[in-house]
Amino acid sequence: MKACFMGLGYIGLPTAIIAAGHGIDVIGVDINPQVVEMTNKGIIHIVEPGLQELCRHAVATGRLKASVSPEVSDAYLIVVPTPFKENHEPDISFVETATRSVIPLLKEKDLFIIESTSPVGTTEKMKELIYALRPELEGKIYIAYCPERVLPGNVIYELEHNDRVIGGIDEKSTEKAIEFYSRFVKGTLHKTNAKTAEMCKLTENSSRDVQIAFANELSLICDKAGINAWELIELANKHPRVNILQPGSGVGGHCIAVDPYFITAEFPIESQLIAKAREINNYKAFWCAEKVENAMLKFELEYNRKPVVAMMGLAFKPNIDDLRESPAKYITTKVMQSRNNADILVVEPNVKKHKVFKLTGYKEAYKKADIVVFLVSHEEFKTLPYNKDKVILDFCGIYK
Ligand code: SAJ
Repeated sequence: MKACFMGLGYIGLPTAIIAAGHGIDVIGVDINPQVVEMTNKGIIHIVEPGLQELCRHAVATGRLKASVSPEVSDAYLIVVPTPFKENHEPDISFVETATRSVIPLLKEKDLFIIESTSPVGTTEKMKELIYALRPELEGKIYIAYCPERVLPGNVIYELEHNDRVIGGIDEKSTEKAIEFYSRFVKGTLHKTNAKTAEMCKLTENSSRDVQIAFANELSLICDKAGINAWELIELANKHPRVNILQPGSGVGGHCIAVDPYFITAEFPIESQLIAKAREINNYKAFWCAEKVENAMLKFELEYNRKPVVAMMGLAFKPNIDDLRESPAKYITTKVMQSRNNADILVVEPNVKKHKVFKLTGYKEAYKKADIVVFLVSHEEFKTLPYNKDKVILDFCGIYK
C-alpha cells in the first residue's frame, strides 16, 4: 500500500509519520521546499512531543519520503489548510489545488480521502471535479471524507486512539476508507456519508465554541454583578447534569475560532446561536483590552504617573507556544497601540524570541508591574503569589 499525503502540516505530517510506522509506504507532499528537505532528513518542522523520534525512524526505514510533487499511489489524502476569507466565507482553494494535482495520477480502485476541515458539500464538489477531468474513472475510484480530531500536544496518542468518523460518497468508498484507517487507528471507525462527516467536524468545534461563549458571557455578567465567575461555575458544576467550561480572554487557534464560520457562511438564517457565540468570544477579547486600558487610566489619575503593565501570556491557550489567532496577542497589541507611550512588559514563557514583541521573564515582569494582566493560564503563572499591592486583572482564572 502506497499513500500520498498532500500537506505536511500540524496534522498531515504526524499522520504521514504514523502511517509509515504501520508499514504503509508514504510520500509526503508539501509546497514548502524547506519542509520537504527537513522531513527527508528526518527532522520535524513543528513542535509535537514524541514525533521527532518517530519521524527519524520512518525516514531511516525508507517508508517515509517527502517531495514537492505527488507520486502515483494507491491512496491520496488531502490534509491542507482551509482558512476563511475576509467575509468569513470558507476558502477551499488549497483543497482544490491539491486535488487537481493528484487527478492526473489517479487510476482504477484508488482511494481519495479529504481530511481538511471543509464546508458541507466539499467532498461532493471534489468528486465532480475529478470525474469532470477523468470521466473514465467515474464509479471506479473510492472517495471519502474523514476529519481529524486530535489535540496539538497529544497528537501521537490521539491519532491512534481517538474514534473517527468516516463518510464515503457511497458505501464501497466508506468501506475502503475504513480499511485504510484500520491499519493505524485503534479507536472505533464510525461509518456515515460524506456530508454528515463534514458536518460532524464543524459541529464538534462549534459545540465547544458555543459552550465557551456561555462561560464567557457568564464572566461578563459576574463582573458587573461583583461575583467571582470561577467560584460560580465550580458551584454550578456540582449539579450532576451541569458542566460549564471556563471563561478566558477569548477563543483562539485555527480550529474553534474558525470552523463555526463554515456553518454560518452557508446557513446564515438557521445558525443564530453559533454566530452569536462567535461574536461573544470575539467580544470577550475586546472587552479585556478595554478593561486593561481603563485600569491604566485609573492608575494614572490616582498616582499621577504612568503604570508599568505586565501582559502575562501570548499563546492561544495554556502551556503551548502557538500564537495563531491568539486573543492574548490581540489584547496585548490593542493595549500597546492605544496607550503607546506606556511601559508594557510582554511575557510568554513558552516562546524564546518574538519578532514583534520584546519578551520579559514572567517573574521579573510580575515584580516590576503595577498592573498585572493574566491572559493565559500557563502553569508558571500559578506559582506567582497574589500581591495585594498590585492591580491584578485575572482574565483566565490564575487565582480561582
Ligand atoms: N478555551 C476557553 N475555555 C475553555 C476551553 C478552551 O476559553 O474552557 C479556549 C482556549 O484557551 C483556546 C480555545 O478555547 O483559546 C480553543 O482551545 P481548545 O483546547 O478548546 O481547542 P483546540 O483549538 O486546541 O483544538 C480543538 C479540539 N476540538 C474540540 O475539543 C472539540 C480538537 O479536538 C480538534 O482536533 C481541533 O480543535 C481541530 O483541529 O479542529
